[in-house]
Amino acid sequence: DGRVTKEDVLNHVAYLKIEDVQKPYVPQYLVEDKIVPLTNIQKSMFKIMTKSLQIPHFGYSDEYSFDNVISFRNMIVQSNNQFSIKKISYMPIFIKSFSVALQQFPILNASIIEEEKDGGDSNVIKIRYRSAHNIGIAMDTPGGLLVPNIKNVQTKSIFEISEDLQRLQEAGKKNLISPTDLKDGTITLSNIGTIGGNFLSPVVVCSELCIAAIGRIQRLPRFEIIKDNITGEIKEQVVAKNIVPISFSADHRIIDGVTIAKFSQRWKNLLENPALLSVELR
Ligand code: CAO
Repeated sequence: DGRVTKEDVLNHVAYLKIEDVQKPYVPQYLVEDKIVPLTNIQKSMFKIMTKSLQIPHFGYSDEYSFDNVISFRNMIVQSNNQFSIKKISYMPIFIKSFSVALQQFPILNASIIEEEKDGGDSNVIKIRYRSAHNIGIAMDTPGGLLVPNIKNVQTKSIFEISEDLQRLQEAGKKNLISPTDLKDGTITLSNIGTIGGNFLSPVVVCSELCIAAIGRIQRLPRFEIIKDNITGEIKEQVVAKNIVPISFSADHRIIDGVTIAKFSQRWKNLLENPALLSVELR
C-alpha cells in the first residue's frame, strides 16, 4: 500500500554495502540540464522523509546560555583521562545531558506500535516505552546524510560517548558506518551549528517521536540582572553571553507542547548548570 515500514528501512540499510555508497552528484557551473538517478543514501532519505512527513509535527524552540558548558568542556579537555580520546567536542556533553533529561520524559524516547485489528475495525495503537537511549546523531558524510546512533547512552560516561562518536565520525568519513550503528535509534540529535544556522525545523525520524536540533553557538549581547553588594540596588546591564539556539520537533499525535517545553527546561537547566549534570551521572 506504499507505506514504508521499519522492516523496509532496516532492509534498505542492510544492503548498503561499502561499495554501494556513491558520492552524490554535485553539479557546478551547469551549461545544460542534467538528469541523474538518486544514490542509495538519497533513495533511503527520500523514503524515510516521505514517511516522516505523514507525522503531524509540533515545533518548539528556545535559546540556552552556553557559558558554563564552555568552561565545563575546557575542564574535561585539560583533565587526564584513560580513554583514547584525541579531542572532546561539545557533542558528547549535549548527548549525555539529553539522556539525563530524558530519564524523566520516557515518552520522548518511545515509539508507536500500530497493530491491525481482525475484522477491519480501526487499528490498535500502543506505545513502546524504550529503556535504551540509542541517540541518533545526524552526520554529514561524503555519501550524504546518515544517522548512526550511540547505543545505551544512559549507561555511558561523557568519555565513552566521545569515543563512540569519534569512532562513528571516522567510519562516516570512510563510508564504513555499519548497519548495526544505523539500526534501533530511539531519538535523534542534529548539530547543524558546526556548519551554521540558528533555529530550524528538524523532521522526526518515522520510527521515533522526537528530534532536537542544535544551532550555531554565538556570542551575543543579553540583559543580566545584578545586585549591588553594598547598596542592595537591583540593576540591569548588557553582557556578552554565549548562546546556543535549540529547536525541537515532536510527533503531535502523542507528544503535547507542554511535555516538550518541560523537557526543554530540564535539558536547559542541566546544560546551564553542569554541576547539576555531574551529580546525576551514574
Ligand atoms: N556551534 C558552533 N560551533 C560548534 C557547534 C555549534 N553548535 N558544535 C560544534 N562546534 C564546533 C566544535 O567545538 C569544533 O570546534 P573546535 O575544534 O574549535 O572546538 C568544530 O565545531 C567542529 O566540530 P566537529 O564536527 O569535529 O565535532 P562535533 O562533535 O561538534 O560534531 C557532528 C559532530 C557529527 C554533529 C558533525 O561533524 C556533523 O556532521 N554535523 C552536521 C550534522 C548535520 O548534517 N545536520 C543536519 C541534519 S538534517 O539534514
